[in-house]
Amino acid sequence: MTAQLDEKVEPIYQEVLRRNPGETEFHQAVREVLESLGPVLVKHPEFRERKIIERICEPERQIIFRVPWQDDKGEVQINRGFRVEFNSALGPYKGGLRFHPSVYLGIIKFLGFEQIFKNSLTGMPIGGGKGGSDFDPKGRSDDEIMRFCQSFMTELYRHLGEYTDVPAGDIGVGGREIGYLFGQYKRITNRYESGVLTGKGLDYGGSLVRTEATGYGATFFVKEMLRVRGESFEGKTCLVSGSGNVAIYTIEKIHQLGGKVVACSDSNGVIHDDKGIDLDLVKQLKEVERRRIQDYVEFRKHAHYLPGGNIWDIPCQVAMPSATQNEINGRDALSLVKNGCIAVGEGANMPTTPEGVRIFLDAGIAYGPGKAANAGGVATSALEMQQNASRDAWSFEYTEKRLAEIMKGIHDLCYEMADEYGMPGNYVIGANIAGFIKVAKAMVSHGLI
Ligand code: NDP
Ligand code: 2IT
Repeated sequence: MTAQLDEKVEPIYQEVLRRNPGETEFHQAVREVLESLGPVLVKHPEFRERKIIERICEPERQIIFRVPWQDDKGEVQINRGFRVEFNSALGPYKGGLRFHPSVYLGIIKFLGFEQIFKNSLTGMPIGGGKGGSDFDPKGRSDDEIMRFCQSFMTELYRHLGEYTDVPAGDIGVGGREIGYLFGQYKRITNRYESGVLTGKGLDYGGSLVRTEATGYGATFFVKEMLRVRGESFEGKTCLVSGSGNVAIYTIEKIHQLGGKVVACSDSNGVIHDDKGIDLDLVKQLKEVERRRIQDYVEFRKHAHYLPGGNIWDIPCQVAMPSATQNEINGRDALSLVKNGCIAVGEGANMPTTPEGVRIFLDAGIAYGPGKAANAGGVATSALEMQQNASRDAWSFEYTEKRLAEIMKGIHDLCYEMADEYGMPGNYVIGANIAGFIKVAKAMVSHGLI
């Protein structure tokens, strides 16, 4: 079901497969970008001569380390930590940390690879990286989380720095974890280096709007895709998968823009509330009490909990996957299109399989790929770095306005690039080409390094 690779690009992809066996998510992310790049090599032969694509597919540095820690029973636990410093052509490595039992090198590399182009699209001076651990935070006490974060940072700190590598959150890593990581970094280095992590608390150098940024930004991106089609969120029925950081603030912004989100989920099941999701309740359950989403129906009796249910079978006009990779397959994509979905905006990273993407593109619906649509999180991280560097703190209104401008800028850049390359309305081509060209030009300027 995937598109053919250009003959100049196919051998590069084959080499990626050979050098990185078993890393299926990484292969998928690389292939998706490479499918867009054939025509770029025709316009820019220097990229081919300088082997820019080959170099971009090889991380600059990969760090894998042991993370030993003690649980509340005094038992020793061992996890594996990762940081893949993928590309620093545009700035210090920048990208989140994911704590989830499914994490292995192939996941971190797919995320780090996507991050290069996403960060480029933001127009901010940030390179691409990603990290994390196979640590499972579910059911762990606050003290266990703290001890794990301290041990993780005890190894990672030597690789970080505001001009070197600046992590943030991702799945399983939010404000609490960033606080423990920052505390340990400060303790080991004896430096109050605010710009070494983003997503910090507001009382010690964090930025207003960073918590909301990914979800708000993804919603702004969809708003723009709808606008060019003469549509808006007003009155639209929407689905948002997940119920974590990205999902919560996607729901919040959709509601502010007049849409109605009727379902959200976690890895156990789906909540369907056709009166509209009660976001205050979701925040209380997930952000404050750290409970499962199924508890929602204890408080909203008319709503339904579908254990193991498929959110994409619920009819909607706008779908915003905001949980994890490959959560929409070909069957799900067909179901969405058949039920009248006109726009998909990816809050999560690579949530749609290649078959699903093909179905959305063939159906001609507005499809905003993650590396463009969810770039508001990392863009606001870059705004946090700017505030830290100037020892300043901006207002919520000003920061949100900057975020909205950045998202409109990314939308327009992708839209115009797709036009320029003869694929109008194809945001996949637009995002991949626009993201790539900026990094490639910087790499040519820097010489063979
Ligand atoms: P959170 O940990 O806050 O929430 C993750 C949500 O997704 C939870 O509801 C979780 O359910 C669900 N989920 C996670 N893994 C799976 C899985 N394997 N199957 C089904 N559901 C799953 O993470 P975020 O909201 O921060 O991240 C969500 C997505 O957004 C990820 O793809 C992330 O890479 C991406 N993203 C995040 C950014 C950020 O700034 N945080 C920025 C850009 C993208 P459960 O509790 O059951 O695990
Ligand atoms: O996938 C992502 O862009 C993130 N998890 C946010 C990265 C960041 O550095 O803010």
